[in-house]
Parts: sequence; C-alpha cells; structure tokens
Amino acid sequence: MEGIIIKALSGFYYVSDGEKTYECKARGNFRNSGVSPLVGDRVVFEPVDETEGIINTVLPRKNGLFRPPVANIDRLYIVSALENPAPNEFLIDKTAAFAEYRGIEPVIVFNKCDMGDFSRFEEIYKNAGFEVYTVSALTGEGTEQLRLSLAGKVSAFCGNSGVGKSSILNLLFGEEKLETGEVSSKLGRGKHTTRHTELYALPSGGFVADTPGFSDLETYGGDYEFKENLIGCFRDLKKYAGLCKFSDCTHICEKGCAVIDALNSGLLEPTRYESYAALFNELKDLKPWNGKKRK
Ligand SMILES: Nc1nc2c(ncn2[C@@H]2O[C@H](COP(=O)(O)OP(=O)(O)O)[C@@H](O)[C@H]2O)c(=O)[nH]1
Ligand SMILES: [Mg+2]
Ligand SMILES: [Zn+2]
Repeated sequence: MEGIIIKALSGFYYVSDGEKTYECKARGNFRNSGVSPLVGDRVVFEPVDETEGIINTVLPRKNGLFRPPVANIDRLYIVSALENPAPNEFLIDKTAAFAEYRGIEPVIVFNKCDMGDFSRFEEIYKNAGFEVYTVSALTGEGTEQLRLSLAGKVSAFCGNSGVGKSSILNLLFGEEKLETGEVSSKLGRGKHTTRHTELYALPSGGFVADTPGFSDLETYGGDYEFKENLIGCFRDLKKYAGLCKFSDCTHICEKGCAVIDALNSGLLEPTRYESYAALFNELKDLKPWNGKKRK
C-alpha cells in the first residue's frame, strides 16, 4: 500500500493512506541504507493489522526541507498580518524566492483583514504573479477560497508568530486542533525547537503543516546554487532577464539591463526589484565551495 508519513515520533512513523493512519516501523534494511524518512515522504508500506504496519520503501522525493523537516511540499503559504509586525516585503520575497528555488509554489496570505486594509500589498503580489488570499480567521472572510486552494495538495504555513497561522488552520479543520494565542509565552521559548512537525489531513483532502518557523531560510545563504539561480526565483523579474544585453547581467547596474528597464518603465513592482537587489547583495560573496546543496 502507498501512504504519506504525517508524523515521526520516537522511531515510529505515522502513515496515512488518506483514510486511516498506521503506526509503522521502518524495515531494517532500509533503516541502514542512510535514507532517513521525513514527514511528507510517500512510502510503500505493509499493514500488519488494522493500526500497525512496516514501511518497505521511501518513494523518490520531490523536494525536502530540513528545518522544518518535511518533504514533498507542493505549496508554501506565507502568512502576514497587518501589524505587530506589519508585512515585511523583503521577508516575504526572500521566502517566496527560496520556495521557488526548492520547487514549492509560494502563496501569499494576509490575515486579520477585519483589522484594516491590505490592498497595497495585495496589488504588489498579484501584479508579481502570485496567488493572494486576504482573509480573517476571526470572521471567516476569504477563507473559502483559501480552503479550495489547499484541497488535494500538501502544504505548509509559515510566517511570524502571532500572524494567525494556527487560527486559520483551526478554522479550516473545523476544530481547535492547534493551540493559538499566547502559546509561546505560556510554554517558553524552548518548546518551539523541540516541537515535531506534523501534517494534518484537511476535511477537503490534502495535508497541511503548521510549521513553527522556516529556518532553512537562515541557512539559504550557504546555498551557492540558490545564488546562481536567484533571478529565476523571481517570477516577475525573470521574464525580462533573457532580454538583457549581456548574458551574464546581474541586473544590478549593467547597461542594457532589461530588468532595470522594465522597472523604470513601471512594469515591475519596485519593492520586488528592491528585494532582488538586497538578496543579491546578501549572497554575492558566496563561492561555489560554500555550496550546501541538500535535497
Ligand atoms: N482580529 C483578528 N485576530 C486574529 C485573527 N487571526 C488570529 N487572530 C489572533 O491573533 C493571535 C495569534 O494567533 P495564532 O493563530 O496563535 O497565530 P500563529 O502564531 O501565527 O499561529 C490570537 O490571539 C488570535 O486570536 C484575525 O483574523 N483577526
Ligand atoms: Mg501557531
Ligand atoms: Zn539585466
């Protein structure tokens, strides 16, 4: 049978076949093969009874993140709220670019629209070519479209603590599965680092992870390949990059740069270009031997 690992805890893997969950052990020979199964991995397993089974094979991975440890994510929902903190375009753009690099579709979510107006931000991200959902977990506004977008996919939610990720997910689950509100202050900081990653089945099909953070981003700076592909990770900017005069154009200051021309003609969102330039600057001293390609 085929299934997906939704939780890994104390040597057990919890494998869902879409309906039931089996508590599984990994078969010995592949435990020794160096493949470490991740939450999100698709596996071939053998049920031994109604609730237990043995994993025989981990199927090839589409992508993998290590912090949080999760594989085969289709979509990354990048959640911001209106204030405390306000949406940070650089953080959104950098996260979206890193997701693109890993083959994950970035989706932009603005929560707490009951508190004010996001139209300025919505416009930027719609113009840049992203799916944008403006919602309120409090009133339910906009959440139906969000629910539809998650169906049948494996997704992760990320964003600053307090933006309302768990509240949105609870609304979509139709029950209070996840703790919300004062969680971090109640349990203390250390709790976050030990918290396991789990995929939750959505009533409409598909799975979603409520990630404590997305700290792979903190190490992305060590990834030379990300630097080399940076312009390709900005879907709006890359349309022009092929038209630059020089094939090795970095789109920062060159003459005949079609990206800069597009920016000056008002065809690009200025903040998107600024994020590209800032990220380029962060990565520019990275050398091939700094590469830490991890798949
Ligand atoms: N006004 C308003 N408050 C919200 C909304 N969504 C979440 N909150 C509140 O924001 C706080 C943080 O929510 P939580 O879901 O725990 O955020 P997380 O840290 O991103 O998971 C809680 O006190 C929620 O009640 C919303 O749409 N509108
Ligand atoms: Mg939360
Ligand atoms: Zn250029």
